[in-house]
Amino acid sequence: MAFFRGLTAVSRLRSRMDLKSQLRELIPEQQDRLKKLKSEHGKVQLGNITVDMVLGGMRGIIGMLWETSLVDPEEGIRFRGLSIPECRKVLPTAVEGGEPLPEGLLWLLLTGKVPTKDQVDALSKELLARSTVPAHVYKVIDALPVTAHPMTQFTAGIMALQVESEFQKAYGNGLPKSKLWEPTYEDCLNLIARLPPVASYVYRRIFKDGKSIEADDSLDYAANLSHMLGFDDPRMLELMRLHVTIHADHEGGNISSHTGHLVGSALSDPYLSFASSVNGLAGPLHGLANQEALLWLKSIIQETGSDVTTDQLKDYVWKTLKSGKVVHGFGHGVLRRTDPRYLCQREFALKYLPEDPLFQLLSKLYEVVPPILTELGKVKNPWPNVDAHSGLLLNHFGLSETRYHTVLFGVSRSMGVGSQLIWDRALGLPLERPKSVTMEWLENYCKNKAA
Ligand code: HAX
Repeated sequence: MAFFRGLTAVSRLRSRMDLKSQLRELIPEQQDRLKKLKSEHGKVQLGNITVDMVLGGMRGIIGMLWETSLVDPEEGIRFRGLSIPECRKVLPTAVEGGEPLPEGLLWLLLTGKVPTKDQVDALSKELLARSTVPAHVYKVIDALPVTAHPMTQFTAGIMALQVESEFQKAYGNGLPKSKLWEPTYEDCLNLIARLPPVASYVYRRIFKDGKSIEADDSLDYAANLSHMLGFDDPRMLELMRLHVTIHADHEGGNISSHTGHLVGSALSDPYLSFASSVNGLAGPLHGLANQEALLWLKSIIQETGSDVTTDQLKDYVWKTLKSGKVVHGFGHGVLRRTDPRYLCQREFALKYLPEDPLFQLLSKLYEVVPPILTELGKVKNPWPNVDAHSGLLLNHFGLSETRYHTVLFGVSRSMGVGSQLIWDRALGLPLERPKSVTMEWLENYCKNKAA
């Protein structure tokens, strides 16, 4: 007994001395310090920003140039001045009255001009011609366990594509700064072109028979992505065109866009920059929210059946919140109304799958979730975002492997991040290097200011 008591005393002593134990002791007091700083000095001005903004994830600070798109909190995204409904009207389509071709959006993002159908068709062909993926890329993906998350396998593929970077070569050969946009352009178009075969390889490796499907040279970019995944239903091709278009860009401050731009500002090449974007996208508060949102919808049906009542739904939402989770697919860092990317997907669902049980469930949740989030008293935007809707549409046409959905967001985002990277280099934008401060610095600043 005495021996065991001795052992406990030794481990207690060790636990007080080891690094993690030290941290465990320190963290609560530093958390209290941060709370105090926020509550006592949150409104203190530091130039034209406040302590709250420094501590609150830089929310609302204008600090970056992003030419390709702009988000208005009430109205949502505009791509080079065009809203989503306007893009759906003016961008060329594959089907009359159908969804825009993402190549048209890429053209718009890069030039600020709406392309003709001929220009878009030529760009589709150019992307297809650039889409050959070197064999080593697939070997790199194959080196990962098949159980690795699809986003991990996708990023590994992007990193493996990097060995063909034209930018890295040109920089090494001393290309002047004013010309760096040209190899950036080459890399970005090659990267955009090669993502569909890499993404579909990951899908078929994990969820299907592992056999790749060749691109069809009669198809456009998004349709080919769907085809290579193994889905040829014309409605799914239309869905993929819409999906890629609306996920392509969302101004510069969101995590995937910002990381790509930040890493690119060190003159890391577009592959390195975009791999960082994809890693940011893989976070559940950002792109992975589409996976989480669909899993949540499916869990509701599993628990309550599809004839769920409003009261059961309210209980389920409260249960989710009380367990410490967020309601994925709702809320936003900038938007203060329903995301127009949600609304256009809803329109698509009303047209093609109005009876889908998951769609009907989401429509009910549109009534139930916002009042509950508002009741919490801290949520700035209780309305749904893009990620609430995208998964159930893919699921309807057979792409039911929820864990894969963020990869398709990633393919789409290459168009926005790539377009801005080209402009970053064309405009010679500088290294990004905001200033950070410590809690002690802020405390002293606020004390001196008060004095
Ligand atoms: N469910 C529960 N709580 C929520 C919430 C939600 N949907 N949205 C916000 N909140 C909470 C926040 O967690 C925060 O709580 P604490 O103060 O306790 O930390 C509080 O409300 C204030 O947050 P906010 O100012 O309204 O929102 P943020 O700018 O901090 O965060 C998020 C924006 C999108 C991350 C947030 O709304 C959220 O977590 N939503 C669910 C995840 C999601 O759908 N993410 C995808 C967003 C769109 C996107 O990037 N797509 O890729």
